[in-house]
Amino acid sequence: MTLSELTALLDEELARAKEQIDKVETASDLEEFERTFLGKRSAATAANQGIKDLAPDERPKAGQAVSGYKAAVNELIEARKAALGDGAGEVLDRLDLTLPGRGLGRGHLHLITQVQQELEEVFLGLGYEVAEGPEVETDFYNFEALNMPQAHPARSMWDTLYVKLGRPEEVVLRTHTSPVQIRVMESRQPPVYTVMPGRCYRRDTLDARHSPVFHQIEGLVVDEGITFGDLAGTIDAFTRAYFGPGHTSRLRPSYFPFTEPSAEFEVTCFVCDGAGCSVCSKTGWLELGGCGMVDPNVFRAVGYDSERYTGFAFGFGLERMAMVRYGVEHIKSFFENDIRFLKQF
Ligand code: FA5
Repeated sequence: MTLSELTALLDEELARAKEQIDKVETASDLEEFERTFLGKRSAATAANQGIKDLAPDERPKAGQAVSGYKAAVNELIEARKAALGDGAGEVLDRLDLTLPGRGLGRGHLHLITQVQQELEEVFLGLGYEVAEGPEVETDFYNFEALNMPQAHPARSMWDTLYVKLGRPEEVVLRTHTSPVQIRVMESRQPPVYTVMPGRCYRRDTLDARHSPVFHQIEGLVVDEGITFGDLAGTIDAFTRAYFGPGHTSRLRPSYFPFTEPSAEFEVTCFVCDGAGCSVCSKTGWLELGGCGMVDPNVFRAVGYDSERYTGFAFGFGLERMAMVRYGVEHIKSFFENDIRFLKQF
């Protein structure tokens, strides 16, 4: 190849490159273009290899021609890259950026947490304080101080889950929030106006109204001259504040070892409106919790003067409250984590 053949070849090739650069649309087109005009089999490589066959005085000119060609082709490549936005052409081919973005959406508190907070607000409005206690409890707080000594038959009212700690059956997962009553009374003298929300555990089989893990809110009032009328009035005020005037509630005689007299607090079934259905076991009423006047033996266990003070206590199930208020037919809906259910509240 003579010097003029070499320069003519490079001129032709550069002209071809200038023609083709406009057809380059994507990053892979660009790679292909670079291979064609600067790669191993390109005119530039052939010209480079031909330089050594030229007369020595022609070689510098041939070298300049090759590097001039390469610089011109590289300039074309850089200009096109800039026009395409640094390889974005490849991405543009695959992504339709005209679609609106998918928002992440904001989460919110779980319904049971909302119910708990709302109930706390209702009771704070009635002048109560809020207290909490441990979920892993000793037999003393869960049973004994609540007027249920070892082997007391009433212990079987709660199917208890035991923790392998200490002496056998000494440590339990609390079966109710009532042990927090004892902890609050141990920590202070009356007057006491306190609610104690929290998680409880029982060896209960899952059905529409029962779950092995559930929540309660406990209430405790201790003062001079507190009567059963105060308890009934408090429950009535609370029912109306929380469920609205459309719900009827009633107290039914019952038994708890730590209260005397004791009662069960029920509201009309939200599913059948009192007619009787499977959710309320055909009674027309749904039990929300237990209550009663604090037994003097409990006051004795915490060192309160039972001649001077009287008091009442109650413990309501939060899931039951949410079921009644929002018409939820199965307790498992609260624990299944089905976002379609949770999003409604
Ligand atoms: C008690 O737990 C007593 N500690 C309540 C009490 C407190 C009485 C203070 C007197 C004075 P009971 O076992 O009935 O009582 O439970 C109270 C409420 O907790 C029930 O009415 C129900 O609403 C809820 N509950 C009980 N077991 C479950 C369960 N497995 N799943 C969901 N909710 C439950």
